[in-house]
Amino acid sequence: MTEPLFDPFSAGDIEVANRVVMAPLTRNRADDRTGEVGDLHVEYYRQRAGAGLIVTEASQISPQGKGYIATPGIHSDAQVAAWRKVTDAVHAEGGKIVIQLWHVGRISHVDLQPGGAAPVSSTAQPAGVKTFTSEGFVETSTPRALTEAEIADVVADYAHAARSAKEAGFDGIEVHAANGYLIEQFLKDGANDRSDSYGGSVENRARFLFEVMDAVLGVWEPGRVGIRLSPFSPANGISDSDPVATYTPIIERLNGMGLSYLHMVEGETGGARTGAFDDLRKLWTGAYMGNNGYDRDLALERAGSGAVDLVAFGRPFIANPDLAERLRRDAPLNEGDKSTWYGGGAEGYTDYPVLENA
Ligand code: 8OZ
Repeated sequence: MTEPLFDPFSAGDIEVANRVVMAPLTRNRADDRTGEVGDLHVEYYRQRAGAGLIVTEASQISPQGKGYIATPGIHSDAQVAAWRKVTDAVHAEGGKIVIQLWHVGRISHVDLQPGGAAPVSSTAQPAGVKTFTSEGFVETSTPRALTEAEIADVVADYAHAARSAKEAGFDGIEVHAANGYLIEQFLKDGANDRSDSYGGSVENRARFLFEVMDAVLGVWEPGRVGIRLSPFSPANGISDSDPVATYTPIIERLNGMGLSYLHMVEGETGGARTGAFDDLRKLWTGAYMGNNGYDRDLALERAGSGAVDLVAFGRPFIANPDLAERLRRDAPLNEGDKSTWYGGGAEGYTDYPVLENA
């Protein structure tokens, strides 16, 4: 019996061997000083190349875009060279890999910022949440609101990161517009308190997002650019008074761009699958990637009915490098060790077993 979940698919211009996607997972094992990935990352991603598509861990587009210890960047020549080893390894195994472009905005700390400066955002209001630095969990720092001229500089940083991703050999990019980071700090009215052309109406709040999209689409064919949204998620201390009203015109405008896929966090990130995400999903005319709390049954059901084209699995991919094969065979899954999710070395990273006689 064949199941769509295990069949090939074209996500825009990205041809995938199956619909099981490795979701972006922050693992904090890059070089904290240089933002380079290393040999461990090459092995970690190589092991997971049986996914139809890998979305890398979120990677900062600039030094200012960093918000946690030991996350990788995609802006320096050395970072590009380091990522090239990862893309080569995944491609040698027949996999596909896109990099998630990230600017954390106010979800950062002065200790992580160039020159110890305040993080930047749409607003000067702090998020009231925690991040992790070399000191452990700390309150995020009070941000400073970007000026219009500085917004243009951040947009240029996205274009530079998009070019860097191309040089590093990725199959495409995913714009991280979810989970309370900089783009959402503009989109959602619980954070955006601006009175200039980037605040107020939905059109204004979405101005930054669409400037970012135009910038990266100047570098990549649209069929190789995905976007991640989380309209209903309160992750990182954010809210919107009417997510359906906010995201309806955004999704309608994204429809016209011919993107590779829409990656939707269905509900609260890492939590309840609540909110009218299926109403927004119905507006979307391109390839659709569902994410959040999927298990095998839900993935088979929603891929089988056409509710989703692709399913992104996060936590299960930590402990099951061969997750796609395990799901195909309905094999048992390894349990992950939460204490090694963020930071550390090979333990809990590259040492999970694969099935015998795969
Ligand atoms: C967990 C820890 C740190 C960052 C996200 C990039 O929520 C993240 C993230 C997740 O999108």
